[in-house]
Parts: sequence; C-alpha cells; structure tokens
Amino acid sequence: EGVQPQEYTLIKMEVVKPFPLKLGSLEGKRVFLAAATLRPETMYGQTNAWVLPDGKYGAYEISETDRSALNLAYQNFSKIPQKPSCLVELTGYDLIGLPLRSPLSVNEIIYALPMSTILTNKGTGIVTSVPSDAPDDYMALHELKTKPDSRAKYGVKDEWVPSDIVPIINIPEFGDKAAEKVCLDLKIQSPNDKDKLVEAKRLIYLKGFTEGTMLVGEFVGRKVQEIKPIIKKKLIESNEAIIYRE
Ligand code: A2H
Repeated sequence: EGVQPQEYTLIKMEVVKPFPLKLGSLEGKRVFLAAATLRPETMYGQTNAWVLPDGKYGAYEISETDRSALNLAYQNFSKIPQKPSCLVELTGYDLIGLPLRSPLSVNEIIYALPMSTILTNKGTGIVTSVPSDAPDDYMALHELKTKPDSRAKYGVKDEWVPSDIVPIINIPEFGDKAAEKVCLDLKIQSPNDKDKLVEAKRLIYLKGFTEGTMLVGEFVGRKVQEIKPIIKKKLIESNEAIIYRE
C-alpha cells in the first residue's frame, strides 16, 4: 500500500437477466459486477470480465440513490465506508459465464471468465478485460482461446470466449493492438510469465497515456491524455461508474 491512496474508477457491469440459480435470491434487483480500473478510456475495448475462481465474493447493497442496485465484489469490498451488508456469498466459480452489459463497450454483451492471477487485496477482485491494451488481459485471454483444457477446467463455454480483440487506441510505436504486439515481441508464453509481463507493461502503459490516440467512440482522433478525465467524468455523471480510493 502506497502513501497516497490510489484513485480507481469502478465500472458497473450489469448482470443480464434471467439470473442463474446461484443469484436467485437477488431476483428483482439490478445487480452489477464492479471492476476497478485506472484506464476508464479503454472501456470501449472490453471483451470480457475476469473473476478469481476460488475467490470469495459477496453481493453488497452500496448505492444510496438507487436502493435496488447491488454490487458483486470481492469480500474486502466492505472496506468502503458505507458499511455495506452482504446479501449473498458467492465464489468466483459461481460468476463464470454471467452475461454482462458494460458501459462504453463496443461488445454489447460480455461474459465473466476465470483469471487465476487476480489479486485479492486490490479493488473488488473483479477486473474488466481490455486485451488490446493490457498485457495481463491479452495473455489470460490467449490462454483461454488456445488451450481447451483451460476452458474445460472451469466449464467455460466456447461462445463466452471473445474471438476478436477490439482496437481502441493507436500508439505510434506499437500500433492498434499494443498489448498483443508487445506480448508477441517479448515472446510471452503464459499469464504466469511475471517478469516479462512487468516489462511489457513498462513498455506500453506510459506511452499509451502520453502518445496514444483514440480509434473509436465519441473522442475518435483525440489524445488519450486529453480525453481520459472527460470520459471518467461522464461515466460518473451517468451513474455508470463510481470513484473508489484505497
Ligand atoms: B486496468 P494497480 Cl487497458 N488483480 O483496467 C489484478 N489486477 C487488477 C485488480 C486485481 N484485483 N483490480 C484491478 N486490476 C487491474 C484496464 C487496464 C488496466 C488497461 C491498461 C492498464 C491497466 C483493463 N484491465 O492497469 O496495481 C486493472 O486493469 C495498469 C496498471 O492499482 C486496473 O486498471 O496499478 C489495474 O490493474 C490497477 O492496477
């Protein structure tokens, strides 16, 4: 934990009805998976969400203004100073395959899929996946796509796995799918190639911010640096996201 609190944008991904049996007791409510991101401007490129299969999640009533809204988040989410009460306890395994509607996403429906490298001490334990610009997301998706065993292990159906990466940002040095390029250049083999993934992230994150240009959406052609705060503000004003600090 740093000295300064980190400010995240919590993206509210709505669970599409009908709910599966495990979520039966939440029937009649709007239920969201809340994903902490530092890159709200990348939400156009979401292809799926990530959950930790063995992680423990809870459904918390957190919104003051919309009493029926619930967030599904890892249990440490009760750190939020609203004393949320947990309505249902679930595992990540229960969430795999949930269809979601997520703000800005070019894909109308995305699915919750398993990621074993999710940290349990960060954010909500739910991560939104943008494989065009995040090497961790690219490699986790690559693993699911190319290894049938990795899908079978968690009962992941082929139709939940996105076939295409959505290009959203151009970085002059790395093109329109920067994460894919850098993972290929560095010959990264798996989501557990920690050192190489650190290097991949070092290579593209700063440049994505300082030199990236939007390829899609309302701000197509504009610099990432200029429009990131605007997109963040809009998501919050439309109640599609909330600010979260830890
Ligand atoms: B970011 P920092 Cl496109 N475990 O969102 C592992 N990773 C987590 C997490 C958890 N519990 N909670 C959030 N994250 C990810 C988008 C993105 C992100 C892009 C590019 C870079 C990037 C799409 N995934 O992060 O350790 C989330 O992924 C750059 C670091 O607090 C979140 O933002 O710095 C980021 O890690 C927060 O990581």
